[in-house]
Amino acid sequence: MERITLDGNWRLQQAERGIDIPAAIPGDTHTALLEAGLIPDPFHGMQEQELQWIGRVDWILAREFDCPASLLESGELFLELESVDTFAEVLLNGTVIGTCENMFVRYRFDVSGTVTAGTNTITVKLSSAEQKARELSTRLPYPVPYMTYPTQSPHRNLIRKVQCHGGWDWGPCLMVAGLYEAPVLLASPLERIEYVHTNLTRDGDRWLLDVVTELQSSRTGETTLTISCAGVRHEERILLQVGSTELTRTLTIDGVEPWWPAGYGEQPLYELRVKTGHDAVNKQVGFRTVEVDTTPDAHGRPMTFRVNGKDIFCKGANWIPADSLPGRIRETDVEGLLQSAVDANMNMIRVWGGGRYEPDWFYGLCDRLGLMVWQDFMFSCALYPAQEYFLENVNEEVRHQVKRLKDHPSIALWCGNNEDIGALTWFEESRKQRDRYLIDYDRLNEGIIGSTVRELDPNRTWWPSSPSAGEGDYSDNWHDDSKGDMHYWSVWHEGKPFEAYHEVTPRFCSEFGFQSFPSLPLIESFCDTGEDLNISSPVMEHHQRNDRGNSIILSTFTRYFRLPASFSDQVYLSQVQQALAITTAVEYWRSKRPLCMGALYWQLNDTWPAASWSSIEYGGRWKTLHYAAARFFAPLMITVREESPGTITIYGVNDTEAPVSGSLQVDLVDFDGAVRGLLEDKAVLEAEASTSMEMFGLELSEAERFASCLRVRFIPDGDIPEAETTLLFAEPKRCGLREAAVKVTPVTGSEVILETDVPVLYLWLELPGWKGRFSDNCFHLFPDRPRRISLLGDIPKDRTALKLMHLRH
Ligand code: BMA
Repeated sequence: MERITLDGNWRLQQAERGIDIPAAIPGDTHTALLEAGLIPDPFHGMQEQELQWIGRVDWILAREFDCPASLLESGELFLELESVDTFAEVLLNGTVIGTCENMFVRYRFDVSGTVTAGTNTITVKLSSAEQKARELSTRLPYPVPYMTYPTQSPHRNLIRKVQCHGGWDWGPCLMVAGLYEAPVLLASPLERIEYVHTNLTRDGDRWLLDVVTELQSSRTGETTLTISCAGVRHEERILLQVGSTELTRTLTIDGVEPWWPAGYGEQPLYELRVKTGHDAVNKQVGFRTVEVDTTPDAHGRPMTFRVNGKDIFCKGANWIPADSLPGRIRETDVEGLLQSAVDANMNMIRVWGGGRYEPDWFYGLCDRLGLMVWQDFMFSCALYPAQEYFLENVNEEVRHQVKRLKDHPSIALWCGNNEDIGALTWFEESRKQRDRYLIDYDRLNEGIIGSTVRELDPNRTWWPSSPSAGEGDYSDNWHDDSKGDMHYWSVWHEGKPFEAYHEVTPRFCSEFGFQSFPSLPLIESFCDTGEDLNISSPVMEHHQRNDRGNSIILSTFTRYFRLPASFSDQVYLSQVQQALAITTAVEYWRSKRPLCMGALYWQLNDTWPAASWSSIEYGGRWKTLHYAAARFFAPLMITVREESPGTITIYGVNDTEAPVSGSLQVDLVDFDGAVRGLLEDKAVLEAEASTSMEMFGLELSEAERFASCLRVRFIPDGDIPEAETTLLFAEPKRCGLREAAVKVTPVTGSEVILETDVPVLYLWLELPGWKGRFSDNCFHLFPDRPRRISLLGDIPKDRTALKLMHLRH
């Protein structure tokens, strides 16, 4: 098949405003306007507010392109459009060739006879999605409510567009429009391949790969179909019907290496090639089984991912779109974020339902990195219509997305939506008329999405919603830790203390989070003057979308810490307490393995610079939480708790396949620097298990509780890195931390040694202006254990500028 990709320079036009500017495609309205200097940066100050008009007017994207006569001679011509945001009328040389109304559907319009040899014009008329949503709302038989946010676009749930474009509790309202994949002109003399997708099953030592090839042709004819993968080849002559021809051929494959999640083995990928006389599709596949065990047990119903027969504790975070402006999303930046997930010992991410189905290359990266993907369908925090036109529209979307994505070995589960069962209880309308809205919910979720997934991808788990107690259970599962996946928000949204994480043992926690501010340099990038550098300045409040967000951050300061005086200390401490919150949860839940088998915190990344629950701020810099994640998600982890006053328990978690022996060392470290050895013992951490290592009594006077901490180390035999954790006997605000003299000694070009005279807690290293990251950060430093820290990434020019912050600096 011949193709012309229509990427590059287009024009963006808006007649009433006299706008006619260059626009890069793939790209969006806002990015083009910004690059043309017509609008200010929407992320700066409160400028987002002045830019709401962009989403309320119609736009035109257009360009000319040359079509060689040879292409016209090669047969039928089609124009393929994918990721069109959202309502568009598409014209070629002034003739309407089709309309788009769902940014998650792929459109292929017949343009034979419309394209001419020489210069052609393609015009995409984009109607305001916000106006369309308003119009649709007037035609509803009854209201369909949605969660509201400080700056938002109404009725976003009525249109098939990225839901968080209309504002979220961490993101701006920027109703972008545009083309996020370049349109492609396709020419074929006879058949074209619509889809290739596979079903994989294991048969003893062999794999059976059912390859489904969907062909389209406007004439009958004959062609040769060739399928090859992992050294196996199938070839046959086939007859083409008018319209669609679907063929399923099974390849029996052996001798391939299995695909494993990160931390469990390699990620070998094999090329699948499907070729016909005039078209070809290549895909990467991986060989593995993945199932989710939900067999009822004594505690309720587990949710255990099993890959190649092995139970995996899923460690990770929730993924939201990489930028509020889609035109700015670059594969290299996304790769950096996903690599950071793996560097923090994650093996799963959840592509959350308020964002987008990511492009193919995103899942390709996950395949290569060994990141399992929990894939939501794009419905979130709202009720949705169940009228025929909407269901048909979603049906097309789901069919397209499942066929597009299902061959990725990384995709571990399909999930219907985010929190839409919960949403049934959020609105007065649905509380009063639950039956009506529940039926609508079910029509869409089970009737369309679930049934399509079961039909097209029977070997993968269909999970109705997140959170959910499982199939056929319509309870919201927010507060039930006995079955399914849980969203545990009692600590953030309900104001419970961090200790409340110990009151639940979710079978799988797919959301829990705590907010922090982004780094000072990032805050300075969106503030104009020093006056703005105050938590309750209008600019800082604008960059906080959760109503009670800043007051929760502040009240948590006073709950655990001494109130920081300066703005930079508040920023630092907000990140420390976020890391402390999530560490408290994950260490406990991992120690409850196999009752709990997954922890995905909310959220990995940000779409703009703001206060949020993310562990990586906008731009890719690691917050304190991300460094903590690398420790609390490490394959070997130890955790210590004071179970009841004076009773200490230590658990060791080993996610690896072999038991690990080593020595356990417990010290009482006084804040004046004295180290008292309490216990030294040989210990074995059982394979793929949590081991109860010690339980002992520790009598301490009240003064001692405020003057010391318990340091626990597990030093494995052999080359395995050691695990360390610390228990404070009181909230940090009560601890008698001393003034410390921390010494930094540069060793090689990219390493420093840190030493201290007294213990320092949450030591944070910062090198202004440097874009790299440290091998570890925000850890406790003890006088008897200097630390060697590497600077990863570009070698900084000046290490003497290294700034240190800790709880008493
Ligand atoms: C969850 C998510 C998001 C939200 C987050 C923080 O419920 O699914 O919708 O941003 O909580 O409130």
